[in-house]
Formats: sequence, structure tokens, C-alpha cells
Amino acid sequence: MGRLIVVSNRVQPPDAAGAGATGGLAVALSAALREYSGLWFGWSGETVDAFTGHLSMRKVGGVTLALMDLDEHDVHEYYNGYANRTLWPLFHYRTDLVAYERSFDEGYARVNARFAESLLPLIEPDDLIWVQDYHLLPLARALRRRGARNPIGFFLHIPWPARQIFTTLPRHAELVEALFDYDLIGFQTADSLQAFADYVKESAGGEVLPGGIAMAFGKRARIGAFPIGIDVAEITEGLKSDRAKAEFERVRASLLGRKMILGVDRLDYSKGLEERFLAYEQYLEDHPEGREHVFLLQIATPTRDEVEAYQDIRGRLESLSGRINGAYADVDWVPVRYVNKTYRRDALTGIYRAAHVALVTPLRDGMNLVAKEYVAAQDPDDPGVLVLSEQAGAAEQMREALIVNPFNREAVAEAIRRGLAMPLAERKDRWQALFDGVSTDDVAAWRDSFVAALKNEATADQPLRASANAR
Ligand code: ADQ
Repeated sequence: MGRLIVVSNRVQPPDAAGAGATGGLAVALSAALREYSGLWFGWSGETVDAFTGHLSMRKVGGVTLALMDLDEHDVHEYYNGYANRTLWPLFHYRTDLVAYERSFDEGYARVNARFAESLLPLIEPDDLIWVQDYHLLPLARALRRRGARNPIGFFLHIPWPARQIFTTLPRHAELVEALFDYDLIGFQTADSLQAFADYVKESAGGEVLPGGIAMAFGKRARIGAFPIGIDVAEITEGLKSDRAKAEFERVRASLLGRKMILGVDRLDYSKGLEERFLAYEQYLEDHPEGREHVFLLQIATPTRDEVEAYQDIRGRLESLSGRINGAYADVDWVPVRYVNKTYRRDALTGIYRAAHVALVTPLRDGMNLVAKEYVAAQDPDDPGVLVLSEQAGAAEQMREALIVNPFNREAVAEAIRRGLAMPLAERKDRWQALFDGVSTDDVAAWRDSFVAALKNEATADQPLRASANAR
């Protein structure tokens, strides 16, 4: 086999010191590629006046990075537009926030074509190509139109929505038809896989054969669920660092005998931060005996600042945390510590370990790696408790967490109470089962199972693919 070529919107490996990338995809891909001497292709994150197609190449470890700059129109229409104002809210069931503009559509197609044109000269005949996420749904089509015959796989990091939601998107069929130029389409969960199969059967008039062969639009593709995991060793090694130890001590010293509830998220409306604050407020209201013995540390890193919905949520969270603190704080106690900083990954492990309860309560989430990182960072002799939303993909795997409906304020408040009071023996039992799962289904297992399935497609179905490509 040739190389593994990974394509994602942003190419953003953490630097050697562990700083840099936040966001599940960047963190996961850096870990996934570490053992492959492959190529990682995508946007540099830089904006130029006019697109040139120039690639800057550099090597980090065994991985060659190929980066291109985008122009301002591209960033406006493709990244801030179709990707983050149309697809992101739609795929997270926020149809109220979906903006659909014709120029976004055109920008999305244009940038996917630019990706294809710039990538094509780098592809060798026996390379495997693995495209990541919702920014690049039509990339295989753009590559095939330019003659690429390689096996191409696609992995969607966010949920695939129910058919009734997805079909509100103008020209939805075109988008799915383009997906059928991939040989393999991977989802995070059985739930997303089912929703896609449902669309194929009910809206596209196609069929899904046992074993996951989907057929529609006169084409075929294999579909499957490949739940993403984390690099457990990165977390356990990180815990041994001076920085993690210092961060752990700093947080623990600030507790003054209190227990800490922790949230760590990108500042995004899908993460359920407002609902989480309200549930914590409910807990304080219902449990006067708990007040002053607990606090919530919410770390929320601002992202996608140029999109209005993100400015709105930021403002609302500031006023909500202010309101809770105004109502309950005392001279020596602040119930909510709300922090907008980005932490180094090693420092974050120390913070995870210092928390007694983690609140991971997204309203909808492809997987959620924070849930897994929190479990990996716990002290086996005195582990914390994970409260996890049933709407996170991770809930399909992490059944021993306290699973909650994030929209049910009373239920989340009760899970906070239960987590804070949980006896050591139960905490250990639950944690052990969670840790075993996180260790087995790690990021290497995710990568290996996807790559193996793609290779399998490459060898098993050459004639079928060749005929599909010829269409
Ligand atoms: P995200 O929506 O970014 O990922 P998540 O899976 O939780 O969500 O990953 C966030 C990552 O960023 C974690 O690795 C976390 O450690 C890091 N991070 C967050 N805040 C940070 C901070 N303040 N400082 C430092 N690091 C921080 C998307 C999908 C998810 C899916 C992933 C991977 O939305 O559903 O799990 O991709 O597929």
C-alpha cells in the first residue's frame, strides 16, 4: 500500500510542547497520524487577498504537512458560511440558526474544487485518501471529476441528523449524491449510521444491504460506524509532567476543602453550556446544604468568533454566570468560576484529575472527547464521577457514566448531587469499566479499523468502483 493521505479543513497539529490545537478533530488526527509517515493536507488557517494555490510543505515527526491559504471570500462563504452557518447548526438540530445563502453554496463548491486541484498533483496511484468532516463532504466528487481513482474514505465527526431535519436543507440530495463518490463513509455512532441509512432508503429511493453496502443514485458506497477515541497514553504521560502536577496542586489548593465540578468545552451552542449553568443553579437552589461546599469551574474556549451565534452565546453565558454569582456568592465563596482561556494539553490533564465531578452535557455531539479524556485522567484510587449527556455520541459507549437528559434541569441537578455524594466503591467500579472501554476503543483502534475497512474496499470492489467512477 502507498501512503495514507489525510485531508481536513484545518491542519493544526499540537506543537512539540503540547500547545496549539483545541478541537477534537485536530487532537485526534495528530494522534492518529503519529504512527504513519503519511501526508496531512488542508488549510493553513491563514487568509490572503487572492487565492494562489501555493502549497507550503513542512515535516512534523514522520508526517508531511501540505498547507494552502484561502482568500477572504473563501473564508466568508465556505468556512464561516456554508460549513459553520449552514451545516453545523443543521447537523446539531438547530434549524433556527441555519443560514442558507446561495453564495455560501457556491463558496463551498469552489473551495472543495480548490482542495481537489491542489491535492491532485500530490497523489500517487496506490495512496489511500481519508477525508475528514463536514467541510469536505463533496471532495471525493471533485477529485473523481479530475481523474482520481484511488480509494477515498470519508469520516463525519459530527452527528448525521434525522431525515426530517436533513431534508430541510435546500439541495440536500445533491450533497448526498456527492457522498456516494466515496468508497467508505464512516459515522461516529450507530444512531448517525441509522439516520443516514434512513435517508438513503426513504428519501433517495435507494437501499442498504446487510453488511453496510448503500446503493443510491446509481452508485454504491460502504457505510459504517467507527466511534472515535483518544490517545490514552498522551493523557497518562501528560499527568506525569511538572506542568500537570503544578496545575493539579494549584486547583486543589484553591478548593479549601470544597468539591469541584468541571466543564471543559469549546464555546459552542451545541455544548449545552447555558442549560448546564441553569442546572447547577437548580442544584444550589434545591440543596442549601451543598452551597459553599462546591463550585463549578467552567472552561470554555471561544471559537468561530466571526459567526454571530457565537457572539450571542458568549454574551448570554457571561450574564448567566454573573447572575448565579450575584445571587449566591459570599465573601469567601464564588459558585461559578468561568474561564475563557485555552490550556495546554498537559495542564488540562492536571485540571481533569482535580475535579470530583465532570459535567459533559452537550445538547448534541458527534462523540465528545472531553468525556473520555476526563476518565483517562482520573486517579484509580479516588476517581471522579462523569455526568454525561445522552445526546453525546460517547453515551453509546460510556454506559457506566451518570447518563442524563441535558434539557432536563432537575435531572442534571440530581446527577450533580448523586455524583458529589457517590461512595468510593461505586466510583471505582464505574470508573474501571469506563477506563477499560476508553483504553480499548482508543484513537489507534479508530484509525486502524477505518483504514482496514477502506483497504478492504480497495481490494474487494475494484471493478465496481471503476464502473461507478466512470459515470
Ligand atoms: P469538538 O466539538 O471540538 O469536536 P470534543 O470532542 O469535546 O469536541 O473535543 C474538544 C477537544 O478540545 C478536546 O480534546 C479538549 O481537550 C480540547 N479542548 C477543549 N477546550 C479546551 C481548552 N480550553 N484548552 C485546551 N484544550 C481544550 C468535534 C465533534 C465532537 C467529536 C470530535 C472528534 O464536535 O463530537 O468528538 O470532533 O471527532
